[in-house]
Amino acid sequence: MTMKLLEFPHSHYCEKARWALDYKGIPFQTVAIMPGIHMITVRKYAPDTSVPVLLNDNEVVQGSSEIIDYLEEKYPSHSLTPLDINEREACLKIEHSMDRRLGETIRQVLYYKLLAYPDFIRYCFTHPMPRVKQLIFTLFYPVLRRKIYQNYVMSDEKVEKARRKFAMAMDEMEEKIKGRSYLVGEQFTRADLSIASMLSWLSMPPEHPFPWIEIPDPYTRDFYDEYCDHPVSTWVKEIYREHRLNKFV
Ligand SMILES: N[C@@H](CCC(=O)N[C@@H](CS)C(=O)NCC(=O)O)C(=O)O
Repeated sequence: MTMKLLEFPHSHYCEKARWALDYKGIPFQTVAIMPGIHMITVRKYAPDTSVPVLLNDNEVVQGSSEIIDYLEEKYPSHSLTPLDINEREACLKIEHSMDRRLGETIRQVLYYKLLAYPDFIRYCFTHPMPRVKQLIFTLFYPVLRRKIYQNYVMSDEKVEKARRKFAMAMDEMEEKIKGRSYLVGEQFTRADLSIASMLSWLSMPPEHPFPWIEIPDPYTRDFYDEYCDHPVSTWVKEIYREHRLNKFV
């Protein structure tokens, strides 16, 4: 049976898992699930409520890093993890730390003002779904908006703090990629794949399977302007150009 990936289409953690599957040339089907109700859907399979979740026959893997670990073990060709122990450690350290420092902070900053644009958020979560599900989303959006704000935005002060943490992590990444093509060693690894996925919303590369739409909000556009010429944003675009194409299939 074809593997299934339960996802929110626009989620950068889901992109990370999708990219790993594509990179290895593994056939899979994405299943966009309805936010809110996703708690019931996901809990049927996994202990936590978060996506991505990979379903492979009777095996269930939750979490983007765990999905890569699983794929590396089960489908070792087109490896994403260095063999050298030191490089491997460096790679996992960057991935785990930047999943939080870039991934969580950018989500917080983007949701901050974009939650005020229901059409935009509906598109992000439901664009592959039938019209009726899009209508249901619209109906429940006020409740969902409150929940997303409580869980991911929290307060003006916390968003300011997230922006500063994001800026520091970007500076650190800039140092790491200076004069180099890849973060660890001389080959594309899961560290590059993870960081590029976490920053996909910032660079909006055309190779990303989510069809981008215009950012409707001025505060968020300012955030984009701040980073549009950043060396790390440029590097993300290059990594996507070189490695997001499903070259091996
Ligand atoms: N560490 C997790 C984070 C995944 C995550 O935060 N997923 C969010 C979407 S971006 C989610 O599913 N949120 C809803 C929930 O946790 O119930 C991973 O790498 O997969």
